[in-house]
Amino acid sequence: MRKDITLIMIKPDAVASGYTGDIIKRIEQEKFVIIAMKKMFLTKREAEKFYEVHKERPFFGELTEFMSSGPIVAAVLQRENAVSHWREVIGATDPKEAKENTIRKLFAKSKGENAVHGSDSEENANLEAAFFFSELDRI
Ligand code: 3AN
Repeated sequence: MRKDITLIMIKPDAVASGYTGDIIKRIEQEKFVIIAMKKMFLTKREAEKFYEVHKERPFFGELTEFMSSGPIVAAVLQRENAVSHWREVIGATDPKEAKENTIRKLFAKSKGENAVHGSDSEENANLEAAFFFSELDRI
């Protein structure tokens, strides 16, 4: 069976609130293989580059300010249907709309401070994984 990847981030709100361990535990419970993982601090410029596709959206400034406000954890995860499975596990962008037991329902504060990121397509997963990790990091 083909194993896809997704790029995920544990965002500054969840790292600061001490949810990193709970989220990594959930990653393993969901049978993802952690291909690469690192804790880091994005600069505003780096956050702007990562979220470039959203640059015309009204929340772009707020989003990039928040994503560079504290450390994050970025990781490449692998399993069948990695992109869609991770998006099911994290739940809706707005935690108020997220289903019970999804990561955002459990840990997110708001639509902006929503605990985790997940790629929205296989194509973007590959681009986003390459943004954070070299090929050597992902062997
Ligand atoms: P998702 O992360 O669920 O794919 P998108 O692609 O709609 O959601 O939005 C990208 C990121 O922008 C979200 N993770 C969220 O943090 C942020 N965002 C989306 N909508 C808002 C909003 N109305 N206000 C602030 N931040 C937002």
